[in-house]
Amino acid sequence: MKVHFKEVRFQKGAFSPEDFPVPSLPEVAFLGRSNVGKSSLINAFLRQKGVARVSSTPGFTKAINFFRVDHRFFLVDLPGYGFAKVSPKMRAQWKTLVESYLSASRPIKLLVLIFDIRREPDELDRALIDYVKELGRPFIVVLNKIDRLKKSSWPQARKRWQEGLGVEEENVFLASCKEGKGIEEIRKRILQALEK
Ligand SMILES: Nc1nc2c(ncn2[C@@H]2O[C@H](COP(=O)(O)OP(=O)(O)OP(=O)(O)O)[C@@H](O)[C@H]2O)c(=O)[nH]1
Ligand SMILES: [Mg+2]
Repeated sequence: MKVHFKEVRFQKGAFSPEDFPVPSLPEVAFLGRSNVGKSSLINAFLRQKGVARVSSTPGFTKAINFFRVDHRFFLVDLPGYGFAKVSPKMRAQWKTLVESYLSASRPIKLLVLIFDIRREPDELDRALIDYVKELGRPFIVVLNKIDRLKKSSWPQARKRWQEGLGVEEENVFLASCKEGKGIEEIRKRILQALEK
């Protein structure tokens, strides 16, 4: 697949399942806690700044944002989960929206699950992995913000996440969206999934 993208178009921000675009092109979706760098990874993947909005305020992306890349595929920026400051009602709305996207009969070729490498995997993270496995959606795990850790502690952190989440080694990627590290490998894997 050609790796240069000509046109990236913001197609839609969906606040409810009725707003989802009619399934057509293959989709790759980015999912993770608020503030882990979902939007940053989308921009890094596209090698374009400011396509997906990056924010330092956790919980910024509230809608499911669909970006159409040429006439090839959609990148889907899912709103972040797990932020403490929202009401139970909002959390329930998030769950309904994201779950209906993931479980709908959409042509999702790959889910990119992003975590902050500095954290410890917890119950919420494991529940997400179990849910995605249950759905049978193909996924990779991206451990982002490696620039915030000493290089010498990367292998240990990687192992901690791999074991904590119960995922295969080959599906775990280390990244720094800030410094552009690890992006190429992730890019390749995403493009590979889109070709299938
Ligand atoms: N140090 C460091 N900061 C990063 C990295 N990736 C993203 N950030 C920063 O983390 C913050 C959140 O990034 P976003 O891309 O907006 O995160 P998000 O997951 O889309 O956040 P929500 O849409 O709120 O869920 C921003 O301040 C980014 O600049 C990284 O690899 N290293
Ligand atoms: Mg975002």
